[in-house]
Amino acid sequence: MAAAKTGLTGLASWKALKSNFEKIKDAHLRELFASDPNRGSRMVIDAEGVYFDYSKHRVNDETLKLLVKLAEESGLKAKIDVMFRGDRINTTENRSVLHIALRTPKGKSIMVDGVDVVVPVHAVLDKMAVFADKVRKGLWKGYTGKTIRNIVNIGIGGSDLGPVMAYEALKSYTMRGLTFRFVSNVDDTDFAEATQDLNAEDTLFIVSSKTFTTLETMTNARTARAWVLKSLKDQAAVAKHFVAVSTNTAEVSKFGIDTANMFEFWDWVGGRYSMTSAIGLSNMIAFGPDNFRAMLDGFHRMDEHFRTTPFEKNIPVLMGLLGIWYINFFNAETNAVLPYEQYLKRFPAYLQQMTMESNGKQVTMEGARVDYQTGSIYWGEPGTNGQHSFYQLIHQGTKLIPCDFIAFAKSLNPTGNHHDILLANVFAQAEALAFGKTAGEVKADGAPDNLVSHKTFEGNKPSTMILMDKLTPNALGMLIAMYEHCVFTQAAVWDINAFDQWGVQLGKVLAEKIVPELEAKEEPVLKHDSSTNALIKRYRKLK
Ligand code: G6Q
Repeated sequence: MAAAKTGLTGLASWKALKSNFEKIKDAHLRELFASDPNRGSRMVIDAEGVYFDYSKHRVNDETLKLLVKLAEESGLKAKIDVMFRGDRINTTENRSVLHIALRTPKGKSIMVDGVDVVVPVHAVLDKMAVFADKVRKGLWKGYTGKTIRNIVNIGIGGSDLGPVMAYEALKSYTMRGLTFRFVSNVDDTDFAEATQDLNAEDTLFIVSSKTFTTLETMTNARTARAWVLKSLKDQAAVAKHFVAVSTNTAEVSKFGIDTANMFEFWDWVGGRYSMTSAIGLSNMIAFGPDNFRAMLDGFHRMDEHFRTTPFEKNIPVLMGLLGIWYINFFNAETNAVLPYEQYLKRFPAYLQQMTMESNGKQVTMEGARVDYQTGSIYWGEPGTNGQHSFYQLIHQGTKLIPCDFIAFAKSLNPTGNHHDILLANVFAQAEALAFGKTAGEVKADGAPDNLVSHKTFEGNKPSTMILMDKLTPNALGMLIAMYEHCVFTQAAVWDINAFDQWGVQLGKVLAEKIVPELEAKEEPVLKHDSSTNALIKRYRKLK
């Protein structure tokens, strides 16, 4: 593979950042705060209802200026404009990248190949709303005339993670009389557990698949069809109990789903960026068309903030640049996402796909091997649970792990003083990580000499605090779009394609080859490596 032409590492801003890093790498946040009493109120962006505090990062004003310069030298502004304009920036798949069109208000237009894509976007949203209302009002009946009460989304990856996350995030806005389940894994347990207490008569399956050929989803969809037919015993029942979300009309119809009950989207919507398309149908049924549209408005608000705000005041741009600062200069390998909001329990899992499938790339847009690190490993759990488990390593381990804390000023279930305790904890964690506790302070507390080093907190652990008013559909949309554009910013600087995912292909192809070897009646001739051959033989013997 050709080596990169070091476009990035040759930039003036990159070189200047290297010198800045040498100067600042040992500076402690304690000193940075002591030398600037206004740091905590100065290094903040207060925009669109988001209070974004980046003061607890290991940067000085010079670092920030240089990071912004890095974005400029990388052509970020032009790249943003080109994405919003609908150019085919996903060059390896020759596709436009227009998830931003999915939340563009009616009346605005985005032209792709002479077609205004905002028009069909709203036509599908309207069709989804009619259907969602029907189900919510109990007007969608099953084959035997029973009202649908259970909705099962079948999909995987981008056709699952967004809907699951948003369902959990906005649970308090959902219609509690309806049951929602999500089946993704090809592991038969997933389907079995999701349906074990359901009746086919009042259950509706939404088969969500952009391609309608994905092995896991189609295997689960066929199992669901057999499950329905086992109790309803008439092929005609399929039309009442299955709808599809897809770009592939031919396959939907082949499956037996009435294409009148197919909700369309387009090849310019990437899987992991598709939750604001018809892929969100289960969400729209769960929390209603109005809340779904409020969520889209939140996305759009952040899209506009990203598109129009100067970089130094631009939340996703700064987020992305700070990530680059730690990954490429401090050699940090991971980024923790720590929502202090129980409803966001699936948010880190959702972000893992968005960030890692997007920016886990080793070649530049031109196909040359990069000579710098790319995508960070994202992980996390809701607070305060994480505090009683892995936070120890963040506080006192040997690794540098920048943290994103996410919190809301208001609880959706106010009870006693729970929320004050929750927020006290998130503020305290960020404070403890940044400032630590010196050996002197530990001694002054009366710790015996042999425990002083154990009880010392070095501090200087960076974090961002994202504080919003309340977890509403609008706030959720803004939060997700913030991360989408953070990913975009990083990809723009690293000069990688955030919108393809060739890395998931090889395993898929090999699995398809192995399936018949596991199922063959006769002992197959195996031509894998000796380990894979032995595993296949052992499985055949055990099964
Ligand atoms: C996401 C990926 C991937 C995709 C799934 C499901 O960006 O492309 O996670 O969403 O493989 O694909 P289908 O929707 O085509 O079933």
